[in-house]
Amino acid sequence: MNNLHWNLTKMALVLLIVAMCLETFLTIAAPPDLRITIGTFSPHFSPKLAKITTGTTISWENTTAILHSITHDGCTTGQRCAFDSGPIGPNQTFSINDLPPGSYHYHCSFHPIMRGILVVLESDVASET
Ligand SMILES: [Cu+2]
Repeated sequence: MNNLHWNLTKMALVLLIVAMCLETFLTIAAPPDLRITIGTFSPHFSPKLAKITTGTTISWENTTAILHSITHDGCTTGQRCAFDSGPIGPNQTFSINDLPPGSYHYHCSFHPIMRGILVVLESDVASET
């Protein structure tokens, strides 16, 4: 009985270690997603300042009842336009996963008072290559 208990404990430990290794591997392979909520009230984008690493999928979810957009400031200032979602309807989501490193100020083209900042950092994996 004692022996069986010991074996079960060892098996549980092995499983735990395997799970931890797997988790580390999966974290490196696919960075966790970041979700930003589009809301009616200030700060409108939550979080308003978001930092991600390259390769992370970032999505904006419209939780309001009206149209919004996720528009890079460059699109309206005549500079390089990094992203522009176009109209995002209620309960719709807009996602990006291929932004190069940089600092991106963005706004809603329907309500320019809605402003957010997205910072994309080089991921550890990318900097090793
Ligand atoms: Cu808006």
